[in-house]
Amino acid sequence: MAKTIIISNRLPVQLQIDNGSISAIPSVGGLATGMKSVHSEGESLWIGWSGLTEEEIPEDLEDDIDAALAEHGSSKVKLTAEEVDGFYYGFSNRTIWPLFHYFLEYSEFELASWETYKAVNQKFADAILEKADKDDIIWVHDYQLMLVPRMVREKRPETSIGFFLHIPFPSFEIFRTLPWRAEVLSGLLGSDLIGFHTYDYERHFLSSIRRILGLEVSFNDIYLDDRIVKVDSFPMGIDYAKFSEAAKTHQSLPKKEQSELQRRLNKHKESTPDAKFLLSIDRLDYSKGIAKRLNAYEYFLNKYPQYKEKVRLIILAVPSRSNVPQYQLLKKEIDELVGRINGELATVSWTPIWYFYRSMPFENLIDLYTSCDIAWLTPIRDGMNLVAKEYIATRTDKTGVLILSEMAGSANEMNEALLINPNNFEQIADTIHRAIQMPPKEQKSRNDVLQKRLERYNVEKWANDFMRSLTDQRDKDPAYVTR
Ligand code: ADQ
Repeated sequence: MAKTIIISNRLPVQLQIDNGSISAIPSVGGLATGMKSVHSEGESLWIGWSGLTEEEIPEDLEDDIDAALAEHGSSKVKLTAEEVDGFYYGFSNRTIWPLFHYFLEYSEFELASWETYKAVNQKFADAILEKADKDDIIWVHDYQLMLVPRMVREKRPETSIGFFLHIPFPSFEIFRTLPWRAEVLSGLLGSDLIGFHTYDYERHFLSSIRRILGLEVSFNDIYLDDRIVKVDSFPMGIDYAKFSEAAKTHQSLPKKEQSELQRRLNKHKESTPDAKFLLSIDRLDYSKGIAKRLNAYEYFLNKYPQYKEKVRLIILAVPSRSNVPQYQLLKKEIDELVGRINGELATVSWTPIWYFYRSMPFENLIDLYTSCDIAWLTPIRDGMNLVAKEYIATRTDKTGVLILSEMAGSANEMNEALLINPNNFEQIADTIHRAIQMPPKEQKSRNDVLQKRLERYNVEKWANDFMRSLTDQRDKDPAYVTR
């Protein structure tokens, strides 16, 4: 039976070796979270990097590691520490990530890391070629692997290959600054179908295709000599049932089974019943606008001093890419901002910001989503932003207000949220005030529409739509039909 091969930089589990014993921990992050439910159904194999470098894997444990990964339907690509450095921390996260999120000043263009990126993409392509059978469908994910489709196509011209980009595709004026822009586009064109979260990213991509490669584009089809590549937008959904069911179960838990975090949240709610919790959850990344959000929060408290001692901002930041200098600087900046704002504004009974720098178990995420009155997400750029969708899915009584940056891909589908420009502090302060004052009836009517939409267009539907479009494309391809 034909299988789907999913390829991404990281596997759905991360390996840890402790005193010779191997454990597999679920990966955090939008891609891992979203694709997990697709991967657990049907026949599929997930190929990716295990999270451990070759140097960290003792030779005698290799077979056990492969067996542990096989239990999770996964197979690893082996990378040396030097490769991880050049490919992941280098080209992926110091060139492409900042460039595609419009942080041009952070983008580094180094030939050595580009060379490593190419070599590592070839390793991923070779791993696919080794595992893929003739009729298998290949689904490549994200910006770390943009050359893989072409590399696989060269060896297996008839294979059905899809690619999905989880981050924004920038405008031509930004993308053209990349020295290897033509190679990247040509790598992606190895696919039969290229998917983006939004129509805007799709248009930006097609504009670069026309202007950099000079190819003919009609609607969302790109004409190559021997094939047509289709480009389309597929806004990624969440596993809606998982979040809403978890929230229902969570709310029916007897007090003694509640988490420590939940008890602490309850205690504060009981002591100040009219107080409001604002929540923000992100990976610690400059694209998420965390530092700006902290400054905006201070601005809000100064503009509306009546909310001092009445609101608390809970910031949960997941450690991310801490080997990249910009992330280290950002961590320092946030630590200092939280310290300064708390130091200046706190009273004996009130700490304005609760800051957690860690990954949290799923149960604690649910504690936070269900206990906070307002979710406040202010990315400066974000491909989609699944946290916004997860928050809405957990609001079982339909109360709660989502304040969302219009720069997040998810803002396109979440018009009933309060949309803000993350650079406009005046607007943000007024919007928080409006959210605090919003009558429950209005909250419920907004969330009702959002929930219905998120439930309908969930992650399973997203994956099925992508796969259906990919197989349609293959069936139209003359090379495939006459094979
Ligand atoms: P991310 O940048 O990682 O994803 P996001 O879409 O918000 O951003 O997903 C984060 C995921 O991590 C969520 O599912 C959330 O529940 C989980 N998470 C966040 N903080 C956590 C914590 N402290 N502990 C445990 N889990 C935590 C990239 C792109 C996004 C795009 C996704 C999917 O940058 O724009 O939405 O891929 O395509």
